Amino acid sequence: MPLTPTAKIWMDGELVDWDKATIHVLTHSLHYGTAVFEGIRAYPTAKGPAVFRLKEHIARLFRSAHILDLDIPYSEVEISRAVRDTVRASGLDGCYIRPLVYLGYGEMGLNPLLSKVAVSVAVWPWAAYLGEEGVANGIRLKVSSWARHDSRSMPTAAKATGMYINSSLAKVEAVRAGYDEALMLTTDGFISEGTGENLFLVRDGAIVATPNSAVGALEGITASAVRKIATDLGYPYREELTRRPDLYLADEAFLTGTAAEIVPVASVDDREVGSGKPGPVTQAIQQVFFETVRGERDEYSDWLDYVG
Ligand code: PPE
Repeated sequence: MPLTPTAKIWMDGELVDWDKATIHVLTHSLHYGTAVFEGIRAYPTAKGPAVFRLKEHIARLFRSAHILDLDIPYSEVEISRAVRDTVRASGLDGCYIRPLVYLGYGEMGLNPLLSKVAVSVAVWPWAAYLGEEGVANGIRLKVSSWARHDSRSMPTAAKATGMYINSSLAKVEAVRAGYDEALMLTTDGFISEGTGENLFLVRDGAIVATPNSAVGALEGITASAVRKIATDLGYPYREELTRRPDLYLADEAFLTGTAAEIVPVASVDDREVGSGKPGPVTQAIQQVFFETVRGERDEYSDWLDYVG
């Protein structure tokens, strides 16, 4: 889907026109993948646009930066304000928000400590990542031949740009083979995550979550919301290492992520998961999630930051 330009992009303290938000080709992070980023969504509500779990996303951005030894020259409060300002300037009711912390122009070579840390925040309209059809009816998932990278070689807890080569390789392989999304296993064969989503299984009415940090998966903020919603709905919830056949034998499975939201898995490796249709547990969680982000659930109102 081609990008739809919006009014402004926040770059190091200033809101600049979309077309002017350019950087030099010798920007350090472009060469070495040494940037960290976030993916956040703002949703339309009766009280105007609201950013979902802004504080948690900004906190994760700072954790990612800490792992890469990037010293962000702004506070969490300042970046949160930049997010709200950029959303407001866009005039959009709902959008995707992409804060990026990168090493700018000035030094080359692998030592990142010599480079200046720069920050940008861009927003754009982004429809359902795996399609409206996927959210409603489920997607076709394929276990990837690419293993999720291992925390001994990559800091899997960091949402760093260079880490996404792993996800891109898996995504292209799956899409070329006619599937919607790829699922990566660890090098030991445990289920890790999708290319940009965490995975949940449902078995005998209970939610079985992947222990994300143990399998090199990102600690998803949507996943943590799902955990709260699922337990509040009364579903038993446990974290457990799972393998490929557990997915084939699950009653239901679904993916979670900011861009993807909550997406039922209809099939894995051409085997239907459960009935092959979105199951009742997945649908119950989807319903509460979508009401929550639209500001229709008082019990989760803490998760929304109104742009004003
Ligand atoms: N795992 C990965 C690898 C991942 O990239 C994401 C988010 C998640 C899990 C779910 O995390 P959370 O958004 O906090 O629930 N992926 C982002 C990037 C997608 C993209 O294509 O770009 C996102 O959803 O914003």
